Amino acid sequence: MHSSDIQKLVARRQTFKSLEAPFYSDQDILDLDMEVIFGQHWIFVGVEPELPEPGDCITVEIGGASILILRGDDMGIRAFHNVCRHRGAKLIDERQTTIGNIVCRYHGWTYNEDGDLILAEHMGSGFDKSCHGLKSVHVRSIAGLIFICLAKDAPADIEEMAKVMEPYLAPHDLANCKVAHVSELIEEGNWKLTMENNRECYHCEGNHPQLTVPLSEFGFGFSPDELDQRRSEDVAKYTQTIANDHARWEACGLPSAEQDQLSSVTGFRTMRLPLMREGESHTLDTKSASKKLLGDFTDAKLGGLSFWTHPNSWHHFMADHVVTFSVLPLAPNKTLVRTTWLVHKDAHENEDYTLDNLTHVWNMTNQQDADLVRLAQIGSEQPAYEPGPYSKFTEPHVEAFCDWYIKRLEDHFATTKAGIAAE
Ligand code: 3BY
Ligand code: FES
Ligand code: FE
Repeated sequence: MHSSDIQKLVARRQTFKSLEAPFYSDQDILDLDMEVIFGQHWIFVGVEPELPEPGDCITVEIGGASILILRGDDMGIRAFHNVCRHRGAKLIDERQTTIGNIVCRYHGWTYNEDGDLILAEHMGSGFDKSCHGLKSVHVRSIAGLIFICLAKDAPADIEEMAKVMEPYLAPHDLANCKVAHVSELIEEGNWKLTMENNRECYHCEGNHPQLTVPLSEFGFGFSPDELDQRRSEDVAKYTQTIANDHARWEACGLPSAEQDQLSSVTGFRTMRLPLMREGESHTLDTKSASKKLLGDFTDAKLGGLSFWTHPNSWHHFMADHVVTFSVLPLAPNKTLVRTTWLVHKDAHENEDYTLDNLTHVWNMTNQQDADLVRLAQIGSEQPAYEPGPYSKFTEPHVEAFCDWYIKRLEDHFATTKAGIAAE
């Protein structure tokens, strides 16, 4: 699809309606998404416990770009394009490994942890190694959640997100967690359908029998008249529970109130919500999955702190474990959802937790969501498809996501037009 046609689609997007079909299927729009959204914004790619020691390294593929993320001797995290500056061989081929220097397997060019080229044989005395260091990538850890940005100038408002989020996340002490399990699910749908699906719980009651055990139905969002029909004392009770829990959690140093900055360039939202029954965790019995609580927690009943970011992540922090989700486009109709479960680093599998109990609710929920995304993708490709209306009550955050996305494309077209005009 030609750029001017994409611009027309962007310009005529109707608020509170799903996007037009090409946004979910067109290769040129995906290429634009990779350039403008994934190439210019802060992308959630992993967690610090994946690289706990100096020399530990992970790689991530964002569209055509392979990035390596490395922990240095000073315990700082660096990120580089995973491409040798000699003839371009990919440097690290594994998702996760431990290295000394970064040594290219092809002809042995060797880089230190700062990406400086320190060894290149047979290049002669006139060869300037200092011009051939690895290309660096912006990286920022927020309380152990690793975000990278491929742009030359990364959006500065990540600092605002860090300032707001660190007090919410820090008590869960992600640095002292270990990865208990990772799942990689390939959804047969466009990445925006994956994100839209995540931004609402309209579909939860009908599709997530496991997730709806710990989640309260009142968190799903009802219209005022529907709320009138529900037992009004139940609604009042839930509102009171949130108020009481927030007061109790805030008093022990756990910020809990909703923060909504979904219209920022580095857009995000957070909130701590009570969970049902035992109120401890995203498990089938709603009790902690791991006996070793995180950080300094002594109380397991801390509900679930959710953190959602544009364009590609969401996270649930509980007293006993953390689940993080990273969404990466693979093709117009294929999306990788990488889910990582973390528990306290001293928790022992089969003594303090079992993987089955820890991962069950979200494994099931992910499968159910993948199936819904598949159906949404198929439907969006049908001749009968036209953008349909979002509910103001249960889908405001789907709208917030689409609105954010469309604004990013608008900004892109405005700056490229200004750029062309100035030439
Ligand atoms: O994980 C989430 O944040 C949302 C809310 C519940 C359903 N959905 C997957
Ligand atoms: Fe890396 Fe030749 S391509 S050393
Ligand atoms: Fe879902």
